[in-house]
This record gives sequence, C-alpha cells and structure tokens, in this order.
Amino acid sequence: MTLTADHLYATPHNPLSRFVFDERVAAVFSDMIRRSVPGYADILHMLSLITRRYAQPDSQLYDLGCSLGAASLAMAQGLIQPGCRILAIDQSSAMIARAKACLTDPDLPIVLQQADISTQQIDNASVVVLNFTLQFIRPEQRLALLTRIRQGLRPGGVLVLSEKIASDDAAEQAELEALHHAYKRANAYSELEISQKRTALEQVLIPETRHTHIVRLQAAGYHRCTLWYQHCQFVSWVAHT
Ligand code: GEK
Repeated sequence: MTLTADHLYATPHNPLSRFVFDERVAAVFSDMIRRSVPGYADILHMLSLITRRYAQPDSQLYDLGCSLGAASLAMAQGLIQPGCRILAIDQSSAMIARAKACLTDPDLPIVLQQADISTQQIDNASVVVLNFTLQFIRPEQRLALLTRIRQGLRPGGVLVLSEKIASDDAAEQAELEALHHAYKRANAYSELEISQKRTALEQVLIPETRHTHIVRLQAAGYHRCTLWYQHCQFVSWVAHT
C-alpha cells in the first residue's frame, strides 16, 4: 500500500468544506488513518486473529466501508477456512479504485465492490467487520444496518464493530480528547491541521457513547458484546449472534 504523506489540512482552507472520501483523501488515506487512529495497526492484526477464530468454511466475510482494503487484507491473512470469500465494500469510487490498484494478487479471496452499505445485502456471513465505518452512517440508519447484518450472519458468526466514541462524562471526554490531540501532535500534525480536520468532520463523523452502542447492538439481536479494545476514544467490540 502506498504511503503518501497527509498534508490535506496543513494550509488554511477558506471556506472549510465538509470532509468527503474523495480522490484527495484516498491518495493519503493510509498515512492519515495511521497517524490519526491510535492502535490502528494493532486492530488490523487482531482482525486477522478474529477471522481465524470465527470464520466458518464456505461462508462469506464482509469488510463494510473498506476504504483501501487494509482490513480485508488482514482478514485474508488470517483466513484458513476453505471456500470463503471476503466482500470489501465502499461507496467511495476513489477508495475502490485505489484499493483495486493495491490488492492485485489474484490469489487473494477479496471481491471489491462500490456500493452503499446502508442497502447492502448480507448473506451466509460468518465474520462482518465495520472498522470505523458505522460512525459515518446517519444515527437514525444505524439500527437497521446492524439488524440486517445480524440477520445475514450464520449462528456462531460475529460482527466486529470499531468506533470512535463520545463520553457522557464531560471530564472524561475532555481528557480523552486532549490525549488524542497529543497523539496527533506526536504524529506531526500541527494545531491548524488538527483543528481544520475536526471542523471538517463535524456532522460527518458522529460518535456515540459506549452505552448507546451496546443498547443498539442488543436491540439488533446481538447477544454478547465483548469490548476487546480501547485506546483513547477508539474502541472495538466483538458482537455475537
Ligand atoms: C479500514 N475500514 O481501513 N457505504 C459504504 N461505505 C461508506 C459509507 C456507506 N454508506 N459511508 C462511509 N463509507 C477502513 C477505514 S474509513 C474510517 C474506514 C475513517 C466509507 C467511506 O467511504 C470510508 O472509506 C470508510 O467508510 C470510513 O479499516 O476514515 O475514519
């Protein structure tokens, strides 16, 4: 995967438009997500191990909001079960075009598709991954999506849900935000870059509390949700059918 440095918000944007997953973002996305999401590489590594543990023979695996396909690649590396394929879906044509250019090994069991996951059919699934994607779906559409995924999962199948969360405790929220900003500064993002990106993401990335996520997962029919990862406001659950 190419690692072009992210300088998208290094100079003042006037006006500052809403964040979109266009060609400019796709071109720097690998660098952007690694410098912005604490533990991203660890989460990818664990997606391999989770896939190895929960994938079922002759089933489908889904990477919903796949961007450049990094999670799909991690899943493929963990996959030892026969007869499986990984459906990697993103609505951004720029992301899918670049993912196709990155994932060229014909032996990879990955099928890349440009589609909106809000209407995506989920069938015969054993592992479904939403790695920092649900936060970009309108909150009122989230329950329907999680329910459709649960209905498409086989018994014993799992959903991996990774999200940036908010806290309902103001002091905790402030501390986690400060720590995340320190993380970004340590990764060579300037104050201008941090603040312009934050403003561009308002109303686009909508974080919710852990409680809201758990209540919704239960309403969608998941029986056990294990929080297996947290670093600052970045969390991941394995949710069981
Ligand atoms: C990774 N999972 O590297 N339908 C399809 N795709 C969507 C939709 C939608 N309705 N809404 C947003 N996306 C990846 C990282 S990034 C997370 C995921 C981030 C896509 C959007 O185009 C983008 O590629 C992705 O979800 C979110 O493990 O940028 O923080």
